[in-house]
Amino acid sequence: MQAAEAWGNRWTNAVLPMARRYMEVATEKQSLVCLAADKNTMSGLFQLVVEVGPYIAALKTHVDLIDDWTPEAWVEFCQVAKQHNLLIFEDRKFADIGKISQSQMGGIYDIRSWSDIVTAHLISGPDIVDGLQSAWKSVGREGGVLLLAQMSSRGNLLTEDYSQNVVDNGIQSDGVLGFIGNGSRPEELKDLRRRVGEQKMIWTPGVNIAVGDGEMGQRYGDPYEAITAGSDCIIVGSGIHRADNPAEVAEQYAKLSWQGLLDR
Ligand code: 5BU
Repeated sequence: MQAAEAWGNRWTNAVLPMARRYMEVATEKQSLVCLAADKNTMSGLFQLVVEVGPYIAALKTHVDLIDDWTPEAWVEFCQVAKQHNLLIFEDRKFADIGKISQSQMGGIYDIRSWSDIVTAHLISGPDIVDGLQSAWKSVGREGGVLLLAQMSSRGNLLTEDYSQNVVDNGIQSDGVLGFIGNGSRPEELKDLRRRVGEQKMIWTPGVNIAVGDGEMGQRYGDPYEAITAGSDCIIVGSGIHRADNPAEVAEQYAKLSWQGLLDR
């Protein structure tokens, strides 16, 4: 199946090259799964990506939680991810003013030189998107920003009004790949999809086959339901990396997500 056929409106309406790249990879792998690779060691990360790489479309990182991080090991890790045809998504949740966010794409981690996607809050205003985009441009690369329109954690302060402002602003911005939605609540997600329309992506953390409450306020919803409610990518962490057999479980998430897309 071709990406255009599988994705319909989302494909036709896509503006950002990164959106189509994701849809192509997801179609090729028949997986709308982004693995949240929350491992604290480089060896743990390498092992995980090699095991699970064939069943996922994107790899979400938190580059600042790794105990033995080195630039050399990271370059190698990104190469392994690329060999598995994975988009690399640094969940940095940038929030500062435009020019500082731009600089924070550099620094010791140099996120601009290896990330395809990053997350940002819109709390400081719309210039953050320009700051992040100009950082990618400064190293001759392209990327996409996911704005936090919702969060999966209980008691978060992203009110409906705030969320609506993020959506109104983000849908008009070319540098925005889409939005983070709350994968744990299909009803909220349907509402978000209605407000976002058919062009931009919605990616959703807070997804696990075992639905319900997680650790420290995390909440989980069903992977298939998240996709049919309007999510374009389920972000799954512990559901996969804490499983006894991560590869087997990742394949299961991939199948559910792909079926969700076809049914939708
Ligand atoms: P989990 O193990 O599936 O709960 O991991 C979820 C991941 O998604 C983790 O890396 C979080 O940083 C990330 N996340 C989230 O859980 N909820 C949110 O609203 C956002 C990100 Br934004």
